[in-house]
Amino acid sequence: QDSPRIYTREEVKSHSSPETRIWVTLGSEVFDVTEFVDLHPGGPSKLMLAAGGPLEPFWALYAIHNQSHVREILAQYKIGELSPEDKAPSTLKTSDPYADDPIRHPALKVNSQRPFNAEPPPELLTENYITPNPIFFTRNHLPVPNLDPVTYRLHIVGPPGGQSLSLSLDDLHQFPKHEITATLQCAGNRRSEMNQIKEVKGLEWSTGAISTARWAGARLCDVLAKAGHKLRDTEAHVCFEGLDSDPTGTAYGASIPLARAMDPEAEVLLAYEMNGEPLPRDHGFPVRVVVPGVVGARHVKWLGKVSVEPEESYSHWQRRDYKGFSPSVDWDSVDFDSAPSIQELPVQSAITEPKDGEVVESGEVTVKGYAWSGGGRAVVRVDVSLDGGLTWQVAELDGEKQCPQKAWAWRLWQLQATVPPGKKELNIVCKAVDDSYNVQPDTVAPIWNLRGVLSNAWHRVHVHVAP
Ligand code: HEM
Ligand code: MTE
Ligand code: MO
Repeated sequence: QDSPRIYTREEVKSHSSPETRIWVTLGSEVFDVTEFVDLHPGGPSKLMLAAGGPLEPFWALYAIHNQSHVREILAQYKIGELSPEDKAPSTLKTSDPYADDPIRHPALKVNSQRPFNAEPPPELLTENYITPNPIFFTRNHLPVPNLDPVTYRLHIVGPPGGQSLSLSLDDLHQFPKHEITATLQCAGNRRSEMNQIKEVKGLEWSTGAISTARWAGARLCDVLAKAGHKLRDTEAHVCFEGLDSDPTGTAYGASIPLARAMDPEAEVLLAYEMNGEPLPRDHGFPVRVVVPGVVGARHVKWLGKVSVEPEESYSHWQRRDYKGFSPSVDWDSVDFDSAPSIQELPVQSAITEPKDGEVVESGEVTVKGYAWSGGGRAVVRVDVSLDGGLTWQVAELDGEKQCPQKAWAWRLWQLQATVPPGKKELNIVCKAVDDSYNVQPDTVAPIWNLRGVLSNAWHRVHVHVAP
């Protein structure tokens, strides 16, 4: 028997398109699956996510592949083995402040490697109501701190006459455990659409800077009460500091109004669990703030300190970022003190399937997406158009029904629609309505702002119809 052909990871990586053929690895084996792509029961686009790399991270998400008949199919396409030095992932250099960052899921579309910012591809995002931890979008401003759960302490600054607390992870577990399903969205979600109008400053997020998890932890109001805080001053703010910091020692920080923090119905959490597991490092291990209905920037990760202050946090990210402005304001004229910090987000929706530029079958088309609104406002309807907004159909809402005033999580939606005979292309549009009857603006230009935040215009996808 011939000895197997040996390939490097680099070589495998260069085979990730139909032109170069499509290779994947499983363990130390290399496969050329080009001929199988169109036969894949899970669809060609899913398989292509693994093109040029290992199957394991994807198959960990889709355990359906842990069956012998799946392995038998794959075995038919074996072309060789990985070279011995490539079987283990390469070691990282230590001089790099990001060298200690965790390993990430390869399906994530990386917008910036250092600091790490990445979103799941749209067709994975709406596959599950609860976003699996490995593909939950990640927005870091700094290197990920590596915190020891045993020595970790959370400092709660007490009021005058009250007591400051230094809480271990065990101490935090002594408070009643509270669990909620909440969607987290970055203010910059869909920024790339604003960038197409006129350049904005910021990461090029597509529609994936949003995800949903089941969070568990202590309620912030219980912890603040233990330290002796009361809602004396309704103008006060709760300031959070992260344990991630830049080379000058400046930590990530943000704040929310004390009134929201003290309201048990607002369900603000000091979360230590995400989807039934300890928080992953990228999402704030061991403790992060979760502020349902509020912009992602206030959900401070790797939480180190909580204090009650007469004013908002002095952090750059509270005062000099994450604010909205008129389209007329540019970097020469902007006055950050003139605008309020973003807290509750406006109503949002986007199409995740089909994708822009895709070719769809004639006959029937399935349109899928997500819809969410801030402040606990429930999504009551999603309208979908196939003709650029001339005529509309109402989509079916899936996912957990939400409590009034406490609709913290998104609804997924879908519409099965007839493709009008003879149509060569479709301009698919979606727009959501929340229970205050807030609607999305029809175009991006009037809401353009220099930072590219709050991008929530009707989402549009252009597709071709197969002849
Ligand atoms: C289903 C093979 C890669 C996602 C399946 C099934 C097979 C298969 C045989 C049907 C299993 C059954 O119903 O018993 C393969 C092979 C792959 C591959 C040989 C690599 C060469 C991937 C990747 C993903 C994926 C990378 C995700 C990113 C799925 C999904 C289904 C599926 C979601 C379920 C479809 C459904 O029934 O709803 N795959 N797969 N597959 N696969 Fe894969
Ligand atoms: N907390 C700390 N300590 N450092 C950060 O960089 N980024 C914020 C917020 N909390 C950030 C942080 C921003 S802008 C967002 S959108 C969310 O975390 C993203 O959370 P995720 O990475 O878990 O999706
Ligand atoms: Mo964000």
